[in-house]
Amino acid sequence: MTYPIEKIRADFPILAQKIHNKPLIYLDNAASCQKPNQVIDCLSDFYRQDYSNIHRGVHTLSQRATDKYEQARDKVKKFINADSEKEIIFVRGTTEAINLIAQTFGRANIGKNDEILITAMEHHSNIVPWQMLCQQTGAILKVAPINKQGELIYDKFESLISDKTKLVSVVHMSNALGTVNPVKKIIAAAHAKNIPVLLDGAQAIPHMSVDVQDLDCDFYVFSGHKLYAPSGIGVLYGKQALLNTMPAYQGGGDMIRTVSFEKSTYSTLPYKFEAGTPNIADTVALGAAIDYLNTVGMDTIAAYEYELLIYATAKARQIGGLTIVGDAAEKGAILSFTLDKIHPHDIGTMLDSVGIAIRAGHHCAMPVMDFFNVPATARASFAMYNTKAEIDVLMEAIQELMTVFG
Ligand code: C6P
Repeated sequence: MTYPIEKIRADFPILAQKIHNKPLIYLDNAASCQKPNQVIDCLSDFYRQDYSNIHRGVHTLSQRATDKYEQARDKVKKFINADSEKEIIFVRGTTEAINLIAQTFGRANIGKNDEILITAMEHHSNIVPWQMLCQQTGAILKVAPINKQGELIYDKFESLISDKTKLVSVVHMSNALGTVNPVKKIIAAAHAKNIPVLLDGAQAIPHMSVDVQDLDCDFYVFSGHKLYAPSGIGVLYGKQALLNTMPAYQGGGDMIRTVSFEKSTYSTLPYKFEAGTPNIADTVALGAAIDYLNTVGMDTIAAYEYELLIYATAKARQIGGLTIVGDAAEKGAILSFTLDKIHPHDIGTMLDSVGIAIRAGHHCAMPVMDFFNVPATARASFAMYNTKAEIDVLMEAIQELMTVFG
């Protein structure tokens, strides 16, 4: 079957515009991707017809809104093949999910001189919450190194797993390099020593099918806005047995069973971790984004985006003075690069002037920039709606930059 690219592009109204009189080429999808009509319409229909607070009212709208919110949970559960909807906690995004785990699982299970093992390619969201926990508890953050291709040095990683390791927390796919980590191997090695594993799935989830039971990860976290859904909604998956042992995170409405001034008791999963009125409409729209992705199929999307990556990489290699940052054998649809004599921010500004949106900066992964000894990179990141023709325009624009300024 041919990939329905025309139909897909028509579903994303924002793509049809011009920027500086040139057709928009949106290649900043790793930062946040665009939304299809199906998600936009779901959001506006929900506010027009069904909106109310949830889990509280007996009136029709409240029941309708509650049903749609819980249906979204069921869609997420099926999308990542969780065992139960109790394992799906709605949060603001990846960042909040990791902070939640650090402050609940971490505070309860990780003490002085215990170790948390991460990798050198983590996003700040999978570094700073652990540093905060270490400051609070006296635990130690261990960092497994990467090589010049941007791959985890697996043997070094394994040798850092010790009797003191209480959690392994690694990125599934790096936002700065595109590297896809050997997560099954990592999980098996950690589980052999009874250590739970958290996967930061922020970048992986829009690019591949994720099956948390097959992976056997203990936690999997991601953000809706990188999955064609609105910002402000994300998911924390955790194995039920583990979530049950964890203390509550925030206290407030909806997470309690009983409250008196002497003592409060807490609700069961997943509500124990969802204090206060949640982001109702965006959760429902996350469900619509998942429906949309399912109509195309994650495996189909993965194969298409891989073709884009291979195509872009081959073209980039032909440009003199362009260095690809992150050349792992296992990679997702991200191309980070530098150009001789042109600062990445200037690349970003100059590409914008011809309608091309990329990200330039440290990508919230400063240690990765330090490792490669660059202040920043330019990053083109591809989504299900990008085309080879767009990559041609990008590469021609980069070649032009090199001719004029390089
Ligand atoms: N990376 C990027 O341009 P939030 O902001 O909570 O939705 O996601 C944080 C996050 C965590 N882990 C990884 C691997 C990520 O890529 C991100 C977000 C964006 O690369 C914004 S910095």
